[in-house]
Amino acid sequence: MISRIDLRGDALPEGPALRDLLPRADFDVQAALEKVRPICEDVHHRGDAALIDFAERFDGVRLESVRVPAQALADALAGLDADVRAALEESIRRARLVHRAQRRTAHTTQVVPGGAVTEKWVPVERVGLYAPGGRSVYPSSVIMNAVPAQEAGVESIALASPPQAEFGGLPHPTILAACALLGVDEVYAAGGATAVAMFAYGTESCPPANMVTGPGNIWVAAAKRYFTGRIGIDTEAGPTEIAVLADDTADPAHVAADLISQAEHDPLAAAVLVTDSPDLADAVEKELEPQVAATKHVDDRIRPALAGRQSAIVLVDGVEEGLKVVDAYGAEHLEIQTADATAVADRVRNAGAIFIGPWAPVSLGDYAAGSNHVLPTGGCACHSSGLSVQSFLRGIHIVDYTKDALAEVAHHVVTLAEAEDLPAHGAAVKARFGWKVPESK
Ligand code: HSO
Ligand code: ZN
Repeated sequence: MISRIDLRGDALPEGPALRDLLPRADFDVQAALEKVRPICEDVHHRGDAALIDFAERFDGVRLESVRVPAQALADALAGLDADVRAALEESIRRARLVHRAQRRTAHTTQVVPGGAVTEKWVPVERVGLYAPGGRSVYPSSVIMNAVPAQEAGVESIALASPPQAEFGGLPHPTILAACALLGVDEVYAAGGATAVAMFAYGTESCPPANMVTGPGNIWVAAAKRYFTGRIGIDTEAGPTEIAVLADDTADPAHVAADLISQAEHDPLAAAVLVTDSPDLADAVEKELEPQVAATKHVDDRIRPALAGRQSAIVLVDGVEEGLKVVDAYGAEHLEIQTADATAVADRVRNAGAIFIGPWAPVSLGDYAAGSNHVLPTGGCACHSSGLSVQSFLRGIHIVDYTKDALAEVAHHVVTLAEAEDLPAHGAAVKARFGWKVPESK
């Protein structure tokens, strides 16, 4: 069901050469870009009318309005199962604890007497969150997007999710109920690239947003890429990934369960076990069969995900080599199930989130650890972080110098301006001192 890659024996290659040996799905966002362009431009030109036409074409339902009425949110909350409500509330509570601690305060550096630079943090004004529909109706993702935006102090938060024909063209009721629990009351029935275009350009019913975040399929990723530069985005979410770095102290039943848990998302999801123990590799493989057979989304997602070229068991000579492999891979989620897992985790450089030891499965982080589950995929963990309060803040430098402080450094400014052949830059300083460069002290 899952292939093996044997990297034992020879020394591991470095950097990109090692990455090339590791499994990864093809996720060609660039190719999808050409297809989303006309859709986005139609939303630009025809606004709500285009959104309504696309909903009919893609979601099979004719909408009366794109904006979800307040009553529909209240009804969804009233109809929410009590246990689901309790779980969502606990998830929100824990996420708030973690994200509130990420808030930043202004900091002033006194560079010289009379010369200071303050960095102040200002939230993005208006954010559009996207919550997928169809195969992935994840109220937990509404939490993971809304909580950091709220804790960052974003004033205007709107959410879009695809209209569902079976719910009369409203987004899925658990998505609406999650919005109601979070106090997000501006909600739109719009899906995929059309939702991103709605937020980027604005329509009659939806004012434009400065930033769009949230997971989605390849069309959402392509639309985000199309609008990059015009609006801010979080990272382009690709299919979900789990890597487990394990030695012979790991429990094969747990490892298998965790690999399956993320394979459950998508036939393109990746499940990678990196181990120095051939016995563990065999035991995990043995565990996979009955566990897969006993679960739900077997043939449409889990089997193709585990059998796909993006998943594998990678054999290495030791935990040291395993660390090199997981760093080269840069997993969205990385579990460390080794002896002294804390020390091993400490040495990992590239991962979206790290889960330490036997009691921190990825699904805990998906729902209720307090950590965020919107994380970089496709190896982007080597340059990007998961969603956080910081994602919704802009740091602005405030420069405050007195006349004396400017005079003290003026000759350096003028020198550099001349070195760059930009004499007018230097002149802007000289003009303040009778067109002369002040004497350096
Ligand atoms: N594992 C997914 C998030 C998710 N899991 C939502 C369950 N629901 C990407 O981190
Ligand atoms: Zn998940």
